[in-house]
Amino acid sequence: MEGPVWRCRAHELRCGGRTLLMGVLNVTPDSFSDGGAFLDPEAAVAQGVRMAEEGADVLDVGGESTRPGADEVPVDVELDRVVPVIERLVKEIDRPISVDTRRAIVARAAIEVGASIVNDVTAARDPEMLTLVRDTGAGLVLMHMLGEPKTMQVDPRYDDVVGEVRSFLADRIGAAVAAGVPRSSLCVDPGIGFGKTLEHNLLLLRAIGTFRELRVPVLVGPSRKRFIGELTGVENPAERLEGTAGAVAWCAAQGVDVVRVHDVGAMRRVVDVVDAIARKGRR
Ligand code: HH2
Repeated sequence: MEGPVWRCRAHELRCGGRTLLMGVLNVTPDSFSDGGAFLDPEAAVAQGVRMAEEGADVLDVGGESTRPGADEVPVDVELDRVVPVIERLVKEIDRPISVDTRRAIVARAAIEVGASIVNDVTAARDPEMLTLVRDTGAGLVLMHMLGEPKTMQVDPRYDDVVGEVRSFLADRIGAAVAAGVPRSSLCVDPGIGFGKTLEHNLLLLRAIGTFRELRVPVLVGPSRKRFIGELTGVENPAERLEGTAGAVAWCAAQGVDVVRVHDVGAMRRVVDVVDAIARKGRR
């Protein structure tokens, strides 16, 4: 199955042949499922290397939690967390590194030390973000979020969640292309859990195959999230492995190009099986 090629500076990610995995590396004290585990740069780099060995196609390094209710982190703190880790990982592994940030200033510093992708949960609200991506050739993930992390889970409402999220992403693709960003640098994400109830998340996942009509790679981040806890009764996010596997298998079978996961080794085994069944012409 041929899919789009996602161009991210020196890297070309071929989609379609198999489901790509983006490994989550949170250099934070307070992320919802692994807060504090990788705040130490040595531990973060070791985890990044481990995830690459386990089959991550991209590593996503973040220095600010965007869990529901989270406060903003000062910019210098975010920079201090992510830049040294990205700088070391770029030297140690040959996979593209993405920076999970909504600030162009952080994205710029990350790209300067070798990051190839900006994963922006605000779909480039920072006015500098699109020109930065255009000028550097970085890849860009445009994700849908309703409002801000602080308040997004306070009674989120939509008339038609799938239609509204899809047309938001189409508009952001349009804005990026109008700013001079090549379409081949873009990837879209419906933002599971970002201003969505359980029902909203299920509707989006059920319809995820239709997001491929946007003609850019589709990324989904279901890993360990609250909706999985709600469906399975598992309170501790770090213990939501099987529920995550269910969501990841569904995404792979629906043709999602990239899944963002914490448990790379386990999810590699899940998508290897689903891809063999669902996708022809595996690479
Ligand atoms: N989810 C989280 C963070 N970044 N980026 C994209 N593109 N899609 C997602 O679904 C997504 C994301 C939240 O997960 P995590 O990084 O584990 O938690 P926290 O925000 O608490 O650090």
